[in-house]
Amino acid sequence: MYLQQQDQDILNAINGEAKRQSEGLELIPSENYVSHAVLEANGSILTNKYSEGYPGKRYYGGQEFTDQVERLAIERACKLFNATFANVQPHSGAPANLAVYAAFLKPGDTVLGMDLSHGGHLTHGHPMTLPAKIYNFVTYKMKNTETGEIDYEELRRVAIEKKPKIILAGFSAYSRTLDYKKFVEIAKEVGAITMADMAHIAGLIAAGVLRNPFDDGFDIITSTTHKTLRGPRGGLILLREDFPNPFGYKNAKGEDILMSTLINSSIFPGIQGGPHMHTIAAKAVAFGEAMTPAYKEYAAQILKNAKAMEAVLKRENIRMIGGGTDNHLILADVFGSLGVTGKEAQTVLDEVGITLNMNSIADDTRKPLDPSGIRFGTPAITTRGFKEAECARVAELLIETLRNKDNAEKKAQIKAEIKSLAEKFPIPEKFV
Ligand code: DSN
Repeated sequence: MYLQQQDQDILNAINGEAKRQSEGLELIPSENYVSHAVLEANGSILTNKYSEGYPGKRYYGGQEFTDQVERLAIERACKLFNATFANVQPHSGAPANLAVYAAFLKPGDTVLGMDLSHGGHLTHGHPMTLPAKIYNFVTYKMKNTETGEIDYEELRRVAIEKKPKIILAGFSAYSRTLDYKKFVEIAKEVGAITMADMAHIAGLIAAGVLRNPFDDGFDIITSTTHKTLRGPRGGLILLREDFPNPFGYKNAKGEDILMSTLINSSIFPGIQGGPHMHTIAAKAVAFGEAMTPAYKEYAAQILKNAKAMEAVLKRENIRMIGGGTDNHLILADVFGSLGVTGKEAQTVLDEVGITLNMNSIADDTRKPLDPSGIRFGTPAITTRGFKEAECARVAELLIETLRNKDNAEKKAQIKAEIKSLAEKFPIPEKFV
């Protein structure tokens, strides 16, 4: 209403994006649709407030209601993930990870994480990132790219040799289950702490349909809140249990500083200023939604839907890295299977209304800007209400599009089918 009068240009772009989101199918596995309750909190007047510090210990006045909001978000996050401590202030996943590194490491200290080319994330040590310029990242990989099995012997060997302070489990393009117990055993052997970056699968863990790394003894979880968790764009840091840090950082009284204290001061004032209280309120709303039985059903359906897509790819002889999926995503070698590059696939699928992303595959011989693979998943279409039958059909349409990438008539037919599927399943406004 106000934008209409004040800023037609921005309103037009927002309306264009709304139309794109509603007419197309969103298969980027890190995206989702939030409820209008989450949108309302995120767009609220809490954006006007500065609240540096933490509930009860702020640097500015007027915090009666912001304290309520942040306390609720913390309480709900802890309940949802079986954690005893939560910092809900990270602006997103990258600052959450940086804050954990900065809390515990000195420049030059070592982190052992999953190789980016085998599914890890940029923030786990890509040479162009700030953390990689400050800390020493060493990596582990899959032992077998056809099954996705991690090379735990190599992980242990590197851990013993390089003595990392943090062993990091987590990924953005890996479709199998990690053996968290093995990570914990190896970390204990070398005196490292364990950190799980669960950004992609946080919602599946919260719902109990995937294993919680805390149940196997992980120390720290970092996450974003906007992927399977279906909240606003933001980050989160959790501790299973608080304990005095094992790295010898002392307070003024000469006592070992608690892990929670190091994390809190690493976020503020370490790397962030004022928290985004409107986003924290929206996180609290999303955490509330994730506690409902309906959300558990949603999370279980994400997995069933991914399996339905996997079955079609198997039937059509499309190679999947890891041989298939145990979670919400699939990484397919479209260059090896169909002779279509990841970039070509992304472009032609965009044309018919299927949005996904090109992605490097393990040991890719092609460059990251025109890789061999595509990555796609089911969180957003499951939010729309898609079940196995519709997901299988989407997988068929995806493959059909790639097989007919130069056939304009065929692509027009597919586009029409995608649009009518999307119309049949409008984006919901509420989940509870
Ligand atoms: N960009 C996110 C993803 O798509 O996996 C991770 O940061």
